[in-house]
Amino acid sequence: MKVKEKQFDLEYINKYASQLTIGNGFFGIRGSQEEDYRNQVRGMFIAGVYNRPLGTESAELVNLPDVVKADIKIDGEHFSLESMKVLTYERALDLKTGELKRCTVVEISNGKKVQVVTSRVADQHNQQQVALKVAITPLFADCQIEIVTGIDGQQTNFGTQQLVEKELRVFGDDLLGASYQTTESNIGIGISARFNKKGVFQAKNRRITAAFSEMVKKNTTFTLEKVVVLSTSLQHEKPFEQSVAQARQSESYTKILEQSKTYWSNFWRDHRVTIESTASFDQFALDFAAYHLQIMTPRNDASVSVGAKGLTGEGYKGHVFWDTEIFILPFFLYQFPDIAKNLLTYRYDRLAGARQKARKHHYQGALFPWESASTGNEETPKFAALNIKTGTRQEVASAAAEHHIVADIAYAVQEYMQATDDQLFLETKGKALVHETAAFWLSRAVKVNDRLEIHQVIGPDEYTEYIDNNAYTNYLAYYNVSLAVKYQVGDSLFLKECQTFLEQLYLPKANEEQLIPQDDTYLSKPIIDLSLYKERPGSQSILLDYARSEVNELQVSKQADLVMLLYLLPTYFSQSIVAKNLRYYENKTIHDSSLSKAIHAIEACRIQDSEWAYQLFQEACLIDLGSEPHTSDDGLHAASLGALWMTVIFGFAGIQTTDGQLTISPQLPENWESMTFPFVWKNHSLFFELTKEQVIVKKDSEEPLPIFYAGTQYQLKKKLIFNWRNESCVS
Ligand code: IFM
Repeated sequence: MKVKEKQFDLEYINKYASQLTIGNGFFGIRGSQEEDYRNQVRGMFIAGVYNRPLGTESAELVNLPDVVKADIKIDGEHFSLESMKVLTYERALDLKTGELKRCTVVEISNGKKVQVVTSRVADQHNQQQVALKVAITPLFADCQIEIVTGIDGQQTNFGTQQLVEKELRVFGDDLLGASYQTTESNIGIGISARFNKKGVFQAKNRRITAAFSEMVKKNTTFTLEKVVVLSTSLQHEKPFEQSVAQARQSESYTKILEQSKTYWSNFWRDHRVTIESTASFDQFALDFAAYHLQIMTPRNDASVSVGAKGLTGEGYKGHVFWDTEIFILPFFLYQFPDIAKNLLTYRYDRLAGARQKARKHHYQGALFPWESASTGNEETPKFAALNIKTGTRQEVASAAAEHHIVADIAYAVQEYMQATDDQLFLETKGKALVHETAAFWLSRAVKVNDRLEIHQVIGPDEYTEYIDNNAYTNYLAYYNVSLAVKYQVGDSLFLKECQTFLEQLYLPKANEEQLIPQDDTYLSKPIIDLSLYKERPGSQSILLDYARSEVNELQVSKQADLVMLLYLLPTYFSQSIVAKNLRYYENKTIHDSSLSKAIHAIEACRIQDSEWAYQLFQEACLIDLGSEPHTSDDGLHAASLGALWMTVIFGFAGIQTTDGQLTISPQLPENWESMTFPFVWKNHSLFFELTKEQVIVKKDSEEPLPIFYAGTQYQLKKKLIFNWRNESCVS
């Protein structure tokens, strides 16, 4: 269970930095090398620490002062994997322990050989702490070792300075600290570092450092340990003082590592999806996804959510999209329902901003921002990258028209309710979310002759802008309003309006070829050969050949759109409609968004094309783990990691939870012998074991729980065994 980097290559330095992130839901620290390299982007992020730099319209997740950097000199020569002769090299993130460790032997210019081992681990017990270690062993001759490390306030978000330095201090001879404040959001940040040795301190140019120097005998090891404590005014009144006080009592590297090992061993024991298969990469990709989902998501804090890159990089400025409710939340809902509740509470607490956005655009109810940060206001940048030839900027239309996020949030509320029956949440937050979102759709629809239509939207497919009656949006809006009726939210007049909306809203139906139009005009647009672009998914290479406005006029989808609808509302469409539309739209979809392939894979399972599903799943695994350089430089694709888990559970295991009924209908890939996974459903912890012959479901209590298999309802007490071949069941 290791994510390994076998050789050092500058081309991959930032991709590995994302992959090798350590963290604990409170903070994330990119897996950057300790020493500096050209173009290396370091990164340390604390969930919820956003700032809106002067002159910009969107808040950014602040890239905090660096604590990882260590300048190492051996006999006066700078340690560098570029300039030194590297004899051995391996860097690995051990998912079993949470430790990132690099082990290398280098030969310096005077011929001496030295082993340099650096490691770091996030504290899983005290989430404010991270432990770092540098251990240097001269192999055949004594060496002079010097290390300079500390807290580096020169760190920026791609050049944008987010922090004012308030205080730099040293305490005794083994502790230093720095205090900062974000320039606009006024969040106080305290960072302290305590060493296991006495250092010589210096503060200069927004850096505070400790220097350590020692003549080290051959075959003995010089070990420097550093424990860093991170504190913010979001949690503590005096973050600097709190970080210093805690650093004074910090534990050793070994203790923090032990705690991390215990945490991860419990996590894997209770939450691992296991696959017995000839393809070990499948298991690895799932472990990778689970590890990252776990460290990017706040464990017990409803004031923050998960950005599109988690805490692994600066991409998308740390903003929260529909990715969270639709792609990330399921992993938690069916394993840690309280975390799913927190993610929904984050939206509930931002209803004011959503209402304000709705009013600004003359709608009722709540129009959630397409991109969200801390305030609940719209954070989507107005413009995308500058076209340096024309000097013009392409406007980002999502904030103005990608309104499906409203229904996506309501959908997630219902997913939560079905899985938990949490009446307290429903009464205190769920109903308000359903009411306000439904009210938005009532005001968003327009009357055309005798029916209601939804115009000028962008569906999930962001290559098709400002279209009318996007099927995904219309159906999800319908579902959203039907929830308002189900839960009887609002007064009788509102409920009457909801009924009328449900009766009159136009829901695009399948045409004579069984195709549901993605929107009013999609199917009448020209079709082009996409094979070249489909070979490089995620690269948006079509935009090198066509202007965006031209792509808009073609049957080209960036990502799952109509297929996304089939996935979210499975009972609305027959198997033959799913089959027909999946094949049609897959052919028109480039998968230029990472949110796409896995959804197609799930739908391929539903039409029992497990070979195709498996191929799509494997391709989805490569989104962050493929061999192309630079694809994840600015962070991992959080939604795609969530979607890998979803593919295995909702696709291959065939779990469905629609209408509050738990159904299983597995579809294991040819080369998977078996799989097991935990699943929390209606406050019961279930455990599934799937083989080619049977499905075994276990639970702890005797209390009967309905579960559907092959169209029949069974009562699960402690154990049920379904036999695939003859569709029989034994309990
Ligand atoms: O939310 C997605 C969107 O669907 C496609 N572009 C990237 C966003 C963030 O992942």
